[in-house]
Amino acid sequence: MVSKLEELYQEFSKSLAELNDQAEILNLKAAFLGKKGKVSEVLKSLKDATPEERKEIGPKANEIKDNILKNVNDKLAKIEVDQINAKLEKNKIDTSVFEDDYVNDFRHGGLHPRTLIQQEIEDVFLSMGFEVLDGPHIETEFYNFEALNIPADHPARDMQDTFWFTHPQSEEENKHLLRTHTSTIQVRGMLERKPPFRFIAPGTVFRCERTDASHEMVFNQLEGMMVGEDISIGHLIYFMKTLLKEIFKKDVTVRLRPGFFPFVEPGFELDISCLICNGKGCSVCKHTGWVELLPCGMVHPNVLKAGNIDPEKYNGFAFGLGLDRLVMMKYGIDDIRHLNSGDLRFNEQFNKY
Ligand code: FA5
Repeated sequence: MVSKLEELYQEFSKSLAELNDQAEILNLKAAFLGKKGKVSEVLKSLKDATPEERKEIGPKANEIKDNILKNVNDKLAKIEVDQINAKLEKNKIDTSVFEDDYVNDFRHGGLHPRTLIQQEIEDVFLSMGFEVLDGPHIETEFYNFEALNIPADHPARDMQDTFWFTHPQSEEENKHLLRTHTSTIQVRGMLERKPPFRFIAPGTVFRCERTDASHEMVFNQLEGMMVGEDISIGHLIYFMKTLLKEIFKKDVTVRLRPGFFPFVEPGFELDISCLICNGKGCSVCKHTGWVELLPCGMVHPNVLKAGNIDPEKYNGFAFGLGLDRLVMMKYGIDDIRHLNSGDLRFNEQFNKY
């Protein structure tokens, strides 16, 4: 019986050597060690053996069972390792890619210089009791023009080249457009509150203009409005001065000259002496030495009426700061187009980590 068991073991080893499939190996194991397997069948005749024979056959049978189990498990483990290695070989990870500078670039993101200045201005005005408002980019001509005392055929509509939306009925009364200025938020702000109130409203505006060192088609303004009883030009000048002092943290030369905007009367243009060329003349100031920065004025009575405010009782001031130009003056940026370039070498200069 011992020799029969050894023969079986030889047979098993030969068969196992030929197999490489896990299921087939498990079948082979069952064919030898299963209840009706070959080894079990041989052991059934153990009952006919003498006690001496049993002493010999018992340990031999256990040894062969153990060997079969071990060989099966070893072979299965080897197949698994081979499969993993084959997969790794196929989906090789090229670790040399991590030697690339770009991948090892763990710089932090940072705020855009315009956001930094905008946040500073918001803090200054919040500390003076102003709210910060927002408004939609897509507007109707009511908010962009009509409510601001610019009726349909008013020549002032041509002061700001407008991107209009084509409408199914293009003659429709309230056509849609991309807002050309943040003054739209004056109207929305007035309609939503009762005087006295004061707010600022930063935002992106759109004009169909040729770009140059100080003009973009998509740029940013920051609107301001204060309405109450007995608001004067003195208040307007005080807030303009405070804004410039807080942002520049140094004396800057400004000039105030009359300016025409249908929504203010009187209206002013506040220009800053160009800080790129120190007033000598450059492409930013169009060789005039001055940059138009902060148009402003006393709110026109028609605008107050459009905002449901009684102009007999209340008055106010409004301003429309050119935010990108302020950023240029503050940081000495000689071309507005750098601001929207998305160039990290530019943006990184404004953040300290
Ligand atoms: C206006 O847009 C008025 N809504 C401002 C205003 C508000 C006046 C309230 C009175 C009361 P203006 O078109 O001048 O005005 O634009 C305001 C500022 O935006 C300019 O002084 C300038 O600093 C900036 N600006 C105008 N056009 C551009 C442009 N294409 N690119 C960059 N900045 C511009």
